[in-house]
Amino acid sequence: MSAPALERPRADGPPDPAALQERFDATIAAGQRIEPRDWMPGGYRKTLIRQIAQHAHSEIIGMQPEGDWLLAAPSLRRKAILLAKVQDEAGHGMYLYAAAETLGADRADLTDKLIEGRQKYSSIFNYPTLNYADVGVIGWLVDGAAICNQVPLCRSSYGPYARAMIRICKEESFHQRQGYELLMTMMRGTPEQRAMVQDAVDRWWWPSLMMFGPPDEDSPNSAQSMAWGIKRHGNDELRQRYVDMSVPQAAFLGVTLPDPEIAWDAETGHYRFGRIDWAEFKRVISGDGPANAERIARRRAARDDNAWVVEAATSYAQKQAEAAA
Ligand code: BYC
Repeated sequence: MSAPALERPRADGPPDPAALQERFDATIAAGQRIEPRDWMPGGYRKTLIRQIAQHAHSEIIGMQPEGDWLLAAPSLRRKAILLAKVQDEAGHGMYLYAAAETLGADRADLTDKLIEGRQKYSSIFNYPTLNYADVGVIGWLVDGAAICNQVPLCRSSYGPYARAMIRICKEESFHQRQGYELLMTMMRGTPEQRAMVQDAVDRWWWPSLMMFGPPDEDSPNSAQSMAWGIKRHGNDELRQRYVDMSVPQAAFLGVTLPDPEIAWDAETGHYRFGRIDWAEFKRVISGDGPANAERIARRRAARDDNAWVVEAATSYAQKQAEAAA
């Protein structure tokens, strides 16, 4: 539902800033949506651009680890599935850049900021994919974590972001299932295939827990983002939800999660888990992960090598607009 109509401007001038803030606060308190033309505080706009841009960058950079296996998929069926998935990620990036544009951001500028290291993307995509089981584990764990984090974003207070997330989440569900199905197939295969799956789980489990962001007490943005209804839950709550969901899935698959401290806690009704290496997380998000340099170099090459396409399309659009005028 969109925000209630703004009060008419006073006859003698623009709307009163206090009235605008009051209307914004009332819209958020009523659980209604803020739309692009509604007034919003500068901090709300800035936070949304930061989060949506980081999210869009994650989808685009996230094409690389799996894209690396497109030419080495073990069968035509697996190749068709992987191709569709990687293309979906490109689409997610596009919806999200479009949502950021409704806030006044410029897409080319956001890409420059990503390449120059002035905007982040998800830590998870700075780890390499070493064998085909990694494709399955990305689908199961990475897309699984993404679903836990993103389903609540379908109720985010900013309309274009929330609406983009609905389609994205539907596609992420397919991604998770194809990953789990690939892993089930491998687990029913040879001992070598089972070992590949276990190895991939060992490498991706801890980084997948880091996708949810720092613990709430070290998360500078969470409290304000939750008050604004951009985020609906804290990082720790969503991380716990993900652990609770993944432990039985791992048991059904027949793999061991690489954390001896995982145990059911009947008192809390949740699984306990071990300490996350936050020093590693900080290293990876500050640019020093195993694949950061490679990811950014490839994104930079894609921007530079394809600059002529952007120039041609821009010039064509300009000529069309001139002809229409
Ligand atoms: N990696 O105050 P906090 C996908 C940053 S792609 C890197 O808690 P916030 C897929 C954080 O941005 C899905 N940076 O922040 C694609 C902030 O940065 P600033 C990706 C991280 O925003 C292809 C600082 O640390 N999902 O599914 O309240 C193939 C402090 O953190 C990370 C999204 O983007 C991280 N893991 O909460 C397969 C979801 N965590 O202020 C799959 C949308 C934190 O220094 N985003 N930071 O610029 C969100 O939900 C929130 O932004 C976060 C962080 C929960 C991630």
